[in-house]
Amino acid sequence: MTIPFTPWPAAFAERYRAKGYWTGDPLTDVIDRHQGVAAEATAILCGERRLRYADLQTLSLRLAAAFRAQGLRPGDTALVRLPNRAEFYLVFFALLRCGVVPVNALNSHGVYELTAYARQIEPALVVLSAADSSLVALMAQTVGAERLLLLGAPSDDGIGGFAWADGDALGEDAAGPDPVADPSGVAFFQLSGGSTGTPKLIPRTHDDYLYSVRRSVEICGLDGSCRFLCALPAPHNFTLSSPGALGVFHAGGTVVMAGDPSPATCFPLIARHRVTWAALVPPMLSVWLEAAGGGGDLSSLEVVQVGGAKLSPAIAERVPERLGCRLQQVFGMAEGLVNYTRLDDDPWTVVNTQGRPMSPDDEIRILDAAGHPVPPGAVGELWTRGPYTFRGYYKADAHNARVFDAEGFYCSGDLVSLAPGGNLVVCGRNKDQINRGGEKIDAQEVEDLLAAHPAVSHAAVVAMPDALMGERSCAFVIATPSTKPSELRRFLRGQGLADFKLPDRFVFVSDLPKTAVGKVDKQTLRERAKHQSPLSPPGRGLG
Ligand code: OOB
Repeated sequence: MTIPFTPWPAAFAERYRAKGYWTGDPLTDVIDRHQGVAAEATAILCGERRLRYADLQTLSLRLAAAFRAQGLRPGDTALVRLPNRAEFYLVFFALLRCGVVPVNALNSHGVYELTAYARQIEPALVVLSAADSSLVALMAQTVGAERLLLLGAPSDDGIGGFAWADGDALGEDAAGPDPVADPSGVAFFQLSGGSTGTPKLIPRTHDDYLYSVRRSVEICGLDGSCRFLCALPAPHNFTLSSPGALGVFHAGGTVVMAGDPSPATCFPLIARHRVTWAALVPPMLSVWLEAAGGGGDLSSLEVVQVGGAKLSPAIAERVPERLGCRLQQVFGMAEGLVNYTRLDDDPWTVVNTQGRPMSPDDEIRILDAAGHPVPPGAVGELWTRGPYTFRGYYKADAHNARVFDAEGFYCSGDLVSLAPGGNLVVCGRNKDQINRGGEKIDAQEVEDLLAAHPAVSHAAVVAMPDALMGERSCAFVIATPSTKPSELRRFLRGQGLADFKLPDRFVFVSDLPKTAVGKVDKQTLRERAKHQSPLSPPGRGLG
């Protein structure tokens, strides 16, 4: 069985192969290419544990054998939600070895998101942290304990921390791994930020993803001396592949796992392990810049990458002086296209632009509302296609028809302009989404859940500007008079919605403004939201 997906047309696939982008190698190649002496190098530092490439290979093979012994077969799917620990990669590579296609949910996702993903992929396996007991209990009801693998406390033996939820020990199928059937097929699903009410899944193939990893490594000049701090959620496209942990593995470097991106957690890790690279979202960069004067040896840092949301030039400018390293801006999307400022770009470009596409075969169009190219320098909507940009969301024909044109260009929903040198500047967004410090909130998803509350008749969620986060979320709600924000928050939490999606601010109104065609006028609401003072909830964006 294989996972259905929209393939690239044959002529494109041929071209991408002929140019050497698609090599036909499986994604596990990023670890398996290190053999002999190279396999002795440190791949992961996680707490007090050190995993060499040899360990990563052996342990992921053993876990794959356990999956096969449990009856998992190529074309099955898995739903994984793990914290930033070495085991995240063990599970990922083990599943790839079995041809089992995972959705790697964020650790901040709740039972609502997990159930929505499970509904789409009907997983044969769910992997959770044993510590998340209420989530474990709920998912055991949904998928059955025999399909639930739990990660407990770290163990020296690497996979000893795993156990089946029904109490069975991990078995081992001695047959050895099947070779990956077809590297042009789906390796795993990435997660879309979403703007349609249902979380969408992005099929990524071995060929396309491995190319994006290799090309990122090339652009960033990574080699075996790289020590990368994985502080944002490990499954996110930025941390996984831009160049992220997979890029660092490919280059033979070391990934240092951090439980969260705060200076309190990260600065000691940077000093202890002589970290050279880190990837951050803008709010975290601001917090790092503030904390940098207060002690902690950051002298090993060479590059800090910032992406996921717009970085203001005023903050970008402070990086070299405060952190003593270079800045790289990264404007990417889980759907594919990733833009980088280059390490040898002039300071103006690095501070003021979000970089340019990584592949010579990334095709970019900046179009006005009528679908015509805008004049150079003007703002338009970014459309793209290329060797690592997907051709369709999973099982979403109607939505795909709206966001792809007849030539296979994908509409990112981002408003950009073209700066000198082919660099892009992100100017805004044309999608019903809030970008809360890099964490994407699908407005409709939250609106639908709010509308399910008996006291609520209508809700509209929009972004409101915020000095630290860039944006926070504001819900305009028509509800019965005594309704309280705390009650609505509790209600959303009760549905298992991720915390970062809970509106930062509720505004109760008697009516919502409408456009000429009768839709809620979000532009007017955004203007109104600008004048609301935000509460200050916890959390500082992605992570
Ligand atoms: C990354 O991926 P996603 O899928 O979480 O979000 C993609 C969206 C983009 O369409 C854009 O709206 C926004 O996030 N975005 C940025 C940005 N990077 C992403 N907006 C302004 N400036 C930036 N530098 O966020 C992602 C994936 C790979 C690498 C980096 C980020």
